[in-house]
Amino acid sequence: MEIQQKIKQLRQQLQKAGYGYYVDNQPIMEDGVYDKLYRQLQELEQKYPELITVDSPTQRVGEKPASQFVSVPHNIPLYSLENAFNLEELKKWASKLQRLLSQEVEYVCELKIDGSAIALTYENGILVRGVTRGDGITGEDITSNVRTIRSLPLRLNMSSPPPRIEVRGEAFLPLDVFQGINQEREKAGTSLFANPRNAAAGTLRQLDPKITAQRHLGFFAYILHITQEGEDYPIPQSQWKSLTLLQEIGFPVNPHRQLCHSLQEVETYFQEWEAKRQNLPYLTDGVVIKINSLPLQRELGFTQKYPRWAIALKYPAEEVPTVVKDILVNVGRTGAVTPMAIMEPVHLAGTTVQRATLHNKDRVRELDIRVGDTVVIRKAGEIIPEVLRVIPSLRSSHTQLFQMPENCPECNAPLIHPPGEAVTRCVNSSCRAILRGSITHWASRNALDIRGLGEKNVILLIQNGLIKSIADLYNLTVAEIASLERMGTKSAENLVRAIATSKTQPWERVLYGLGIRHIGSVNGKILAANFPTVEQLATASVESLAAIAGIGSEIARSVVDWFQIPANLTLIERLQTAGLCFTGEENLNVVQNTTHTGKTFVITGTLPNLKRNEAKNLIEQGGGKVTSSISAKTDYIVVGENPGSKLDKAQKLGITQISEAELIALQHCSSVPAK
Ligand code: 1X8
Repeated sequence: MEIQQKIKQLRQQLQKAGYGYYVDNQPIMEDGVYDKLYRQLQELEQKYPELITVDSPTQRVGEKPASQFVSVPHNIPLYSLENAFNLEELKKWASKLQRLLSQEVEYVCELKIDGSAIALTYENGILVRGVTRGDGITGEDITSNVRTIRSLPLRLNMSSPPPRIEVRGEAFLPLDVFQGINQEREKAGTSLFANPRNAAAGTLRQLDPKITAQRHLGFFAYILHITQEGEDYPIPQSQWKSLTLLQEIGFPVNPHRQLCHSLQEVETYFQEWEAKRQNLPYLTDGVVIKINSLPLQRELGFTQKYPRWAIALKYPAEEVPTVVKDILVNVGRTGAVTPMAIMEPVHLAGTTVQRATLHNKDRVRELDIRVGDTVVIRKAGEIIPEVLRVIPSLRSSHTQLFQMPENCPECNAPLIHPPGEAVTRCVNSSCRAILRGSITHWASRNALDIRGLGEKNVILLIQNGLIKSIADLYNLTVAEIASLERMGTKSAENLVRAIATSKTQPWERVLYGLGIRHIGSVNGKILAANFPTVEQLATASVESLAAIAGIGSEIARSVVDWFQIPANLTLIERLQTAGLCFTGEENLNVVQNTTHTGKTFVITGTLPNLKRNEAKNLIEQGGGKVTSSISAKTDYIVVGENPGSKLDKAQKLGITQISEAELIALQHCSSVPAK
C-alpha cells in the first residue's frame, strides 16, 4: 500500500477508536492494539514529516508552552443566558414568548453543565481555533489546549465539510478527575481548586498544553452555527436537529436531552433531573431550555444581554446534612475569634467539606448548635461553607450548648466583647495567633509578596522561636532556617532571598502589610498617595485623614490609634533599619476620578472570567472599594455564578446588581447603570 494511503487508514482507525473510547464509552479495540497503531503512525510520520497534518491523532499535544494567550474577537458573540430560579420565573418567560410568537412552541431541554464555555471554529472540516468565552465579545485563543481534549474531533466526520462552522459547548472536569487533581495538589502543597468549574477554567488557561492534556477535560457541544448546505446534510432548522448533526459529525453531545411539546413536560424534566443529576459524573447547576425552531429563534432575537429564545433554570444551591464533631474557635490576625464547626466530611457541590464557619457568638446562639448535632450546610459560591440550620429532631438528649470561651484558646488572655459588636476579640498584642496571622498577612500576595512564606512556614518559624515580630524576618539566616525540620538548604536560601527581595516593594504595599484595621490594599494606596512618608502619616490627625476622599472617620481613627501604640512605632523603626520602604512619591492623582471612584462594591459568587483578586484589583484601580459584606452603603453588587446570601440581602436593600461584563464595561465607559 502506498505510504500516504497507509497513513490515512491509520488515522481513520485511530480516530474511530478514540471516538468509541472517549465519546461513546464503548471501546472498539483493546488499549494494546490502539497503542500499536498509534506507534505505527508516529513512526511513519517521523520518516515522512512532510505528510504530517494538523488533524492527525498524533498532533493533539503541541510541543511548546505559550508565553501568553492572545485576545481574539469572537466570530459570533457568546451571550450568557437569562436565569430563572424557580418554575414561576420559567412560566413568566414562557408566557412572554407565547405572547410574542402567538403560537404553540416546542422546547429543547438540556442539562446545564457547570464548566467553562468555549467556541470552536472548523474550517473545511479541520479544527482551527478554540476561544474562551471571555466577555462574550472577545476571548482568549486557547487552540493548543482545546486540541488536547480527547473527545473533541480534530477533523469533522463529513464528506464535504462547509468552509466554516462554529460550535459552542462546555468544557468541564469530570468529578473523579477533579478530585484526583486536588489530591495531587494537596500532596504538592499547592492551593486547591475550589470547585470543578474553576479547575476547568484554570486548566483551559494553562500555558503548557501538556498539563492541559494530563487533566482530561471533557466536553459537550450544544450550539451549532452552520450556514452552508452540504451533500451529506441539510442545514438543520431546529435545535434538536442541530444536536443530532453535531453528534453525527463527531462531537460529544450530552445524551440527557429532551424535546418537549409543552411547558408541563419541561417542568417534569426539570424535576426529574433535580435528583438524577446527583448521580452524574460531572456537575450540573440547572437546565437550559431553548425554543426548538431556529427560524423562531431568529424572530425572537436578543435583548441587550441575552437571547430571548433560551433561559437557564437553576437548581437551588445544594444543601447537605452532616454531623458536627467539634466546635473550635479560630483566632485571626486582628484577634477576631471565629467559631468553626468541624464536621463529618461530606460531598458538597463538587468538593469535600469538613469545616464551616459559624461567624460569631450571636450566630452561634441563633443556631443553638451543639457538638453531635445534625446540621444542614450550604456552599453558595463562597469557598467556606456555612451552617444553615440545626435539625432539632435529630438531637440526642445529652448535648451541651456551645459557649464561646472566655479566654483566648491560643494565649489564654481574657477575650473582649466590644459593646455593640458581634465580634469577640483577643487584644493581647503578643498572642501567637495574632503574630502568626500578622506575619502571614505581611508575606501575602498583595502585601510584601514573599514567596514560600505561607502559613505553614510561618508557624514553623514561630514555634522554633526564630521570629517574634515581622521585623525578625529580616534577620533570619540560611543556617537557621535550614536547621528546621522539612527545610533543606535550597529552600532556606530561596526563602532568605524572597525575604530580601521584599525590601524593594513600594510604600503602599508596606503600609497594607502592617495590617492596620480597615486599611486594605485600596485604602493603603490612597493613604500612601496622600502621605509620602510614614512620619507624615504617623502624625496625621483624625480630621486631616477623614478629609481624604474614600477615608471615613472610622478608618481615620483606626490609623491614629495604631500609631499611638509604642510597639508599633518600634516595629516601624526596626523595619526602616532593615531597609523597607516607608516613603513614596506624593501623587494625589493616583486614584483618578473614574466611574468607580468612591463607590463601594461587594462581589458574590464565582465570576466567569476574573478571579476574586483580579476583580478587586480592577475596581480598586478605578478608585472603587471592595468590601466583604452588604450594607446600605454598598453601591454595587457584582454577581457571579452561585451567588451567596449576600445577593438576597442586596436585593432586599435594592442595591444595583451588575455582572462581570458590566463591571468591565463600567471601567471603559462613563455610563453607570442608574442607581
Ligand atoms: C451555557 C450552557 C449551555 C448548555 C449547557 N451548559 C451550559 N453551561 C446547553 O445549552 N446545553 S448554553 C450556555 C450559554 O449559552 N451561555
